This record gives sequence, structure tokens and C-alpha cells, in this order.
Amino acid sequence: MLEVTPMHEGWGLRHDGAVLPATVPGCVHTDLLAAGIIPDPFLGRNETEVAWVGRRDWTYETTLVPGPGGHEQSDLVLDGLDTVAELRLDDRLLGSVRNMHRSYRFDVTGLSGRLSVHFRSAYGEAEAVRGRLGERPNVYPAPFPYLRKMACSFGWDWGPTLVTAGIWKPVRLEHWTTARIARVRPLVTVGQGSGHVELHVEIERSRVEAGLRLGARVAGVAAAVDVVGTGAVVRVDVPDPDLWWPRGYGEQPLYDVELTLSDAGGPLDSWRRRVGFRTVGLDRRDDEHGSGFTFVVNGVRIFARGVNWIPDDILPARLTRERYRTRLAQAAGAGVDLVRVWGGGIYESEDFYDACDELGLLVWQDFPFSCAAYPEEQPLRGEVEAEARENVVRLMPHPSLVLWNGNNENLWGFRDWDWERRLAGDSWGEGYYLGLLPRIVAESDPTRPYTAGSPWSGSWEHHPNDPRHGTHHSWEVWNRRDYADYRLEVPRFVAEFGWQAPPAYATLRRALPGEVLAPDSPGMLHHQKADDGNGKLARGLARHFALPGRGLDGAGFDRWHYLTQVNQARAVAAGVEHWRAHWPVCAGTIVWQLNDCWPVTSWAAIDGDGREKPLYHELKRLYADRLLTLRPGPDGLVLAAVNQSAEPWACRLTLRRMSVEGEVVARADVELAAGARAVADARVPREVEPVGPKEFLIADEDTDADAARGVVDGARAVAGGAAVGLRALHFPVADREIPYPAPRFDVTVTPGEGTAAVVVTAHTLVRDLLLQADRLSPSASADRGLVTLLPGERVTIGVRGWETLGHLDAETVRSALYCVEPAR
Ligand code: BMA
Repeated sequence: MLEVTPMHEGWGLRHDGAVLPATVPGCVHTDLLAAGIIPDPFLGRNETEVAWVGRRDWTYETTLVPGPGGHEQSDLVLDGLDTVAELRLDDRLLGSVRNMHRSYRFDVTGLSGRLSVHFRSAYGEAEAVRGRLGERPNVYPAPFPYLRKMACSFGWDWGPTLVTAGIWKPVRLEHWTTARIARVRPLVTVGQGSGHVELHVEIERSRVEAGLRLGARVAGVAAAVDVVGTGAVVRVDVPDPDLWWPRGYGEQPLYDVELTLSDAGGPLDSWRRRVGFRTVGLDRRDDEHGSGFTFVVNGVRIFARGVNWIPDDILPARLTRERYRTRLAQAAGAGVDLVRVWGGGIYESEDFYDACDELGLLVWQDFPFSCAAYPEEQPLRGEVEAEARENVVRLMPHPSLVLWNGNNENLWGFRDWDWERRLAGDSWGEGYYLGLLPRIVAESDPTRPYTAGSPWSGSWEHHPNDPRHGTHHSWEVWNRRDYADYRLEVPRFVAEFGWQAPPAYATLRRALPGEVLAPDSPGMLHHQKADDGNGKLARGLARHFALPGRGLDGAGFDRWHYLTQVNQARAVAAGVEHWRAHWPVCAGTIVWQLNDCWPVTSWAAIDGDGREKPLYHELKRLYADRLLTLRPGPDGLVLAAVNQSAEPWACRLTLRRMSVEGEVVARADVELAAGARAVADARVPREVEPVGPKEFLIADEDTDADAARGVVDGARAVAGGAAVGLRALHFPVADREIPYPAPRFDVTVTPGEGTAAVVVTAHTLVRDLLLQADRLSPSASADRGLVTLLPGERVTIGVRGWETLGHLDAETVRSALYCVEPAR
């Protein structure tokens, strides 16, 4: 039987004549950090101080000891090398590699000695290839298109430049005899009431003549075949399997697949994975609106409630199974059902897709190409082909994976960003996206759809970012306009749109020790990588709020920090509410972006320290099965009940036109009947449309419990305790024009087991109340984000992690409570 010896101990990293202890898997930065040679690049402006690391060559070494004996063959297997390296055993060259996205296997039978992995600087190598092939257009100055390495390693508009090198994935020796399983392509399909698992197996033999047999077992059903040559197909049919569903649509049953290779003497090798039975399709048919982009899972058409995913640590070797699980569970907790793995990052590890399989998160996987023209000449073309073949097959077992996408924004760039002229006929990647990659997906994994790019309209006939066709990236709004302008378009599928905000206060405090925080203080500017990011934040804010009159440090900074986070949540809400209300014309929104890879001001909902910004909590409302929205339409205010659940939603509503002082000016009752997975909308009755800066509209869903208590007339508990229906609010003018009353509210704190309940009771209108629990203690978090209270209403906010404070009193809590204040 094949025997595995892990090789994670005893590694050293050569540095300035010494050998430092090295962690494998790991990278140069983490080893230098552990040795105290570089400061933490995430803090202050240390990033610039460690820039030299990426410019050097680095050598890792260890001793290769002979195998356990009794085997014919020994292979050295490396799951990932970052990136350009030569591997030697003493003086013998084992091989040269140049692709972070591939794994490698070297025959080391009978060998032992000093194993060294010498990495060339990724910059040096990429610049050399660029020199040979000629410079091509790129949104960023870095040479990432000339090397198959995680692009954002070289810096991005939310990420630091930390050009890594190292053995970033596990390493082992595999000792075997006669034959081993070299590759398995499981085609999992569902049809005629059965699940089918077709295992296409490739075998490597050391002895050609041996008689081999492959046996497979799934859900108690077994099948076996004799192996002739080096390939075989085993098929197992599972009658009546339980279907795998995205979260919110059903369960996520997973089935173990066990494959065993044997000869007359017994088992030689085995392969185990979990699969799920589901069908997936993408409906891209033409209709009267253009051409759609709708995921269909098990025959059910889905509005994708998505988030974009970037590498969760800019040093990806540090990512653990637990870390992936935590982050993806956060996504699921926000109501997300689709995660797009963005093309400037990596093909993620098994841990990522395992968590998605279990949590019911659909995965859209980009091939790693982003924001640049990529040469199609050697040595790149061969590397692209090899990495794509390997990763398509590696990720095939995962039911969560529902789409392969050729690239991020490169088809758009070619058409719109003057690439076509500048390229003057040079290759730029089109041959990958429209030729090589779809061919590989069709050959290796015909069970999954492929799209050439994001955005992409389906062909060159339409502009790649045409909102009427296929996928669309909506960036004009953040870059130049007010977020209300999201409402000017109904794209068929919004694969990127977003709004920036700074991270949580405790995250900034940790990352920028000792700094007097201001939007433009040195550390804040260093941790803002976007083109004119602060300018866009400021202009976006000024459209809605009177900026704090005081200086933007101290209390002024706190105000700026709160308001920019409010604006982020409101911007994304404006988009999602509008687009969900246009289902099924619009069939998905993928918010840019779920996560961060270090502490930074960015579009993320969860910051670099894992803390949830107000946007995160807003997503829970925006991505719930039932969403109530009020939005301005061309002929007045529109009320919509958006229902993504399988049950119809008969929605009874009380609409109140109120003054900001809390008086009801007019009221109306409205009923909306949204079918299963459908939207119902209605024009708001004229008499309740708010007029002028002093009025707003509030729509409350009447639940039976509410109706019995006449609750909308009296005090209403907004969360915690009383079962209440959904609510939508509409203010006709920008906050800076609204004569808000000075907010007044009471605070009580009830400590519980590892959690405290903070109850805020409003005496006036309190708009967008937020408890920044991390200001109480860096370990504390609140279970809700922004909430608007009418006079007399109360909200219960659960705080976890507060016990480190020992004592939590109402006055302390008050110091961490923010809300919109009247303009002065
Ligand atoms: C999109 C993404 C990223 C970028 C983001 C914010 O284009 O694909 O390249 O980080 O916008 O600018």
C-alpha cells in the first residue's frame, strides 16, 4: 500500500550566511517575521520597510532521508511552490518550476541527501519575461501578468505589496509499488432519479505487466473494473440520492466516494473524496431585456446573493482550515449563498471548498487572471494549460463549485481601456478565455458551465460590460456618482459593485499604534490603497451628510469613521434593494467584497482583523429570504416585497407618513402578495408620500402578533424579544437637509452568561444607531449593526466578548453608541 511521509520538519531558510528555522508550509515573510528580522508588515508603514524581501532570491533546505524500504518507487510531492524555483538534491537538479498554482512530483527513488529549493525573485523573473515578450497594458504597474503567481501579491487597490516566496503548501514523500492512482476525474450527475458518479482514473505503473483492479463505493453501492493500460472508468449509480442544495433551498447531504486500486496481492493505493448530487446550469438565453445570466440549481432558478472573495491573508500560506471555516460561516451568517473567488487571487485550498460544500455556499471560481493583458507565448501558455487542467480536476468533486470564469475584467479592459490600440496585435489572453480554458473545462469537467469573463456580454457583439447582456460590473457609481444612481440600471447580473469604508476602530488602533487617527494621518493614508480613495469617500459622504465641523481628528475622526461606515452600508443597500426588486430580470448581486487580506480601508464587509463592519449586518437584512423595500421610481415611491423563499408571502403593511418629531401625518394599509421566489410591488399611495425635509415614510409588516397587540401604534421592540415583521424606511432628502431632533435615548445593560444585553430605548427619532462594541474592548462584538428607532421604540443589542472588561455600565456603553446627529 502507498505510504506517505510528511516532510514538514527540519527545514531551514538561508539568510545572510545563516540558516534560519523555516516553517513549511510557509513563506519567506513568515519565517523572517518569526526570526525577528522583519517587523510585522501589517502595522504602520512597515510594508515599505520589508519591500526588499521580494527583490531577493531565497533558498530553503532540508535533508531527504531514504524511504521506509520495501517499495519500488519514491516520489517527492510538493502541493505548491511560490513561484520560480530550482530543486536540487545535493548537486543533482531535480527540476525547475515556475507556477504557484501547480503541484509537482519528482522521482527520488533510492536517493537521499541535502534537498534545496532555490527561489528566484518573482520580480526578477517576471521582469525578465516582460523584457522578452514586450510590455502589455496593465491597470497596475507590477509585472504579475508575466508569471503564474497570485497577482495581488504585487499590491492591489486594497492590498499591500508583499511579494512572497516559499513552499506554501504541504510537502511529502510517497512510496509505492507496482502502481498508484495518478489522477481521478469524478463526473457527478443526476438523472432519472439516480445519482451517477463516473470516475475517470489514470494510473501510473512501475510494472506494466501487473493485473490491476479498481473498486469504487458510494453510499453502499459498489462497482469494480479491471485496468487495462493506464486508464479506467468506474461508474457507480446511486438510486434516489438526497440532493445537495445551496443554503436556504434545502440540505447539503454529502456522500463519501472511496476508490481502491489493487493487484492480486491486495490494495496498492486509495482515493477518497466527498461529492454531492445536484445539477447546475446557467440560463443565458435571449429575451426581451437582452440576454440573461441566471443560475439554475436542481431545476430551481436562483437570485444569487453573492459576495466577492479575495485571499483572506496576503500571505496565503498562513490560511488554516479554521480560518476559512470562520470567514465562510460569517458569509453564510449574512445570508450569502454565492461566493465568487476573484481572479487576482488563487485557486483556494480544499479547506475552502469543503467549507462551502458543508455550508451550502455556491462557488463561482475565476481562473487567476485579472485587470491586465496576459501574454499567450511560452513559457506562459504551457503553464496556464497545466495549471488549468490540474485545478479543474482537483476541484471537480465539490458540489459547491458551480461556475468557471475565464478572468476578471480583461475582456472589458481590451474593449474600453485603450488596450486594443496599445497592444497593436500582441497576444493579451483572448486565446485563453475564448479558446484554451473553455476547451479544458469542456474536456475535463463537462458538468459545469463556463463563462469567458466577468464582466462579459456573451460575445463581442455587445460591449463586455453592457448591463443588458450577461454579467456587469457597476463601478461608475463609487468612482464618480451618488449611490442613488444604482437605480438607473437593471443589469442582468451584477458581479461587482461596492463602496469603501474604514475598518473597525479596534482594527485601526491595532494596525496604527500611537497614531493620532485622522482620515489623512500617515498610517491611514498608507492603509488606503485605492486611486483617490479618500477623495471618493469624502465626496460620497458630502452628498449626504454635513461633514463634522470640527477637525477630523479626535471626536471629528470618530464621527467621520462612523459616517463613512453608514454610507457604505446605505450605498450597498441602495443597489441590492433595487436589483433584488427587479428579479427575475436581474438574477444576482455579488458585493465587492466580503473580506480583507490585511487591515485597510476597503470595500470589505469584514475587515482585516475579522471584525464585521455595519455593512456586514446590513447584508443580513438585504440577503434575507424576505426583503421589504421602499425606493423612488420614475412615477413616485415604490414598495416591494421581495420573496426568495419557496413559500408565498402575503404581506400586510401599515404605511405611516411621519414627521421627524414622531407625529403620524397620514397612514395607509397596503397588501402585497409575493409568490414563491417572486416579487410583488405597488406604488405607494399618494397620501402617505413624505414631502419635504421634515417627513419620512415608514412601512411596517403586520404579523399576526403585531396586529393582536396593535403594536405599530404603540411602542415596538425592534429586535430581541417581540416577534415583529419587516420594516422599510424612506427619507425623501439627504441627511444634511433633515432637521433631526437632537437624539435622546436611555441605555440599560444586563450582563448574562458570556454576553451582555444592551437595551436602548429611544425618546426621539434615532437614526442609524450603532454600537461599536470593539471600542469597549477589542474582543467585544455586537450582534447587530445599524438600526433606526422611532420615539418609544427599543432595541436589544447582544454584546459578546465584553467579559474581559469585568464591568460594563450604561455610561461606558453610551460612549460607544453612535447615531446620525442633526447638522449644525
Ligand atoms: C474591481 C475588482 C478589483 C478591484 C475592485 C475595486 O475591478 O475586480 O480589481 O479591487 O474593482 O476597485
